[in-house]
Amino acid sequence: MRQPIEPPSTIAAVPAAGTHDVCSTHLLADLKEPATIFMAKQAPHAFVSLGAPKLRSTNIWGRVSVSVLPLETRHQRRFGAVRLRAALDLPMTLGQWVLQQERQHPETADLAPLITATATAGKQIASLVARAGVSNLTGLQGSVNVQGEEQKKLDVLTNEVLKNALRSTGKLGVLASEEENEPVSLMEEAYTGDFIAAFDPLDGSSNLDAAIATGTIFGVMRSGEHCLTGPEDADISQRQMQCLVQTLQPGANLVAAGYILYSSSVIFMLSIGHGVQGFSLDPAIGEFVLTHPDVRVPERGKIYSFNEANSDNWDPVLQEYIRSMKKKGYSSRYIGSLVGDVHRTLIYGGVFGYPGDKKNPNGKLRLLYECAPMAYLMEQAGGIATTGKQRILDIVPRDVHQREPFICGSPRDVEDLLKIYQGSMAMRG
Ligand code: FBP
Repeated sequence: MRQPIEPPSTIAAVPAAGTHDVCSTHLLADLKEPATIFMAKQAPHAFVSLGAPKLRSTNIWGRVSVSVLPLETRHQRRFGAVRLRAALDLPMTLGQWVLQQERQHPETADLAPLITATATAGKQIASLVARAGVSNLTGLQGSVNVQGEEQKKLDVLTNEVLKNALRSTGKLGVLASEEENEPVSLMEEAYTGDFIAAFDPLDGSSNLDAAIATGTIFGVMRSGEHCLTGPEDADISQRQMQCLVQTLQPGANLVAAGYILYSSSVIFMLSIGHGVQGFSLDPAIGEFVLTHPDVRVPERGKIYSFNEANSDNWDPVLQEYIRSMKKKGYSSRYIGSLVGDVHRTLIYGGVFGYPGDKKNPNGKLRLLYECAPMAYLMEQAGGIATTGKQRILDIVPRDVHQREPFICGSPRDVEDLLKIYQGSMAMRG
């Protein structure tokens, strides 16, 4: 007689057919009737031995889909066994998603190295941020960037981390960063150079020493033929200039953009032109896994997010708009960290803004590596991003560090503001 199959050491029980979010203790509690399941070695299927309701637990976690299989043996039929197949639906990793996108959208295939390089840099930066206090990485570097801002130690370090990760792909002709005075030409080292990247390596770094959310923001554009060097290019300076100028493209030319939020969890929010996906860094496996598929900003929210300390200097339209939101019972939230405030707005809805005012007519946020990438994400998620008078993605930059008023969020909420602006402009005729 055939020896019964010895179940492997780690086994678990699975409840009735259907889809279940499981963890080992939960499984055991649910087992009602005896069942027999055969486990295929290569896949994380679960075992239930015949007639024994209580079984040894195993550290299974995640989503299990269970299907009922026909009984095979007379023995099973006689004992009223149930054959179930349990497949553990592991969440998709970023790497798997990129491969899937290459199949579904072949035109995005050449973006893959840049996305995975950004993710790797994001993991490194997440670890630097998390350990800033214990590794003496808080505080100032003692230098200022071209905008006259005192650089944090981590501003400089994270800039190097991201720069090295992106340039190692060989895909970039030029990169521009909040921490670089001028765009950096990579033409001589690039082997394709088909892209230009603009990024803010650690946005909101002024919040870092207080352990408040910070983030990395990036945008990618195609560079065109100017950034490709050939052996005949004796003097490439002319081409370098043409390539550097390519950095000043409107956000509408972005082919990928996103941010990595360093907060209670590390979340990589990304778009390559087909909607917005969110990946959470799973510290247990060191991988970004898909946790926020096809993000859509709610049509309308219940939160407004502005630094109201500046409200006396705002234009009357914006003052009226915020008053109307207060009347409608909207709540106020403001972290003072762009990535944190935009992430909350994407998930919960409402409006975030850093408008121009009497003191700073162009506001504070930089168009190329703050406003445009965030506007691209917001629009891909069904939201709106505007200066109040112009669509952010239509603005052609004149300067790498140019600032623009920035307001974004739920379409219905932002439209309310645009209507008031249009109304006031019509009145002024
Ligand atoms: P950087 O740290 O990259 O310069 O970012 C600027 C920033 O901190 C944004 O993250 C944030 O939205 C804004 O400034 C907050 O400004 P304020 O303190 O004036 O409200």
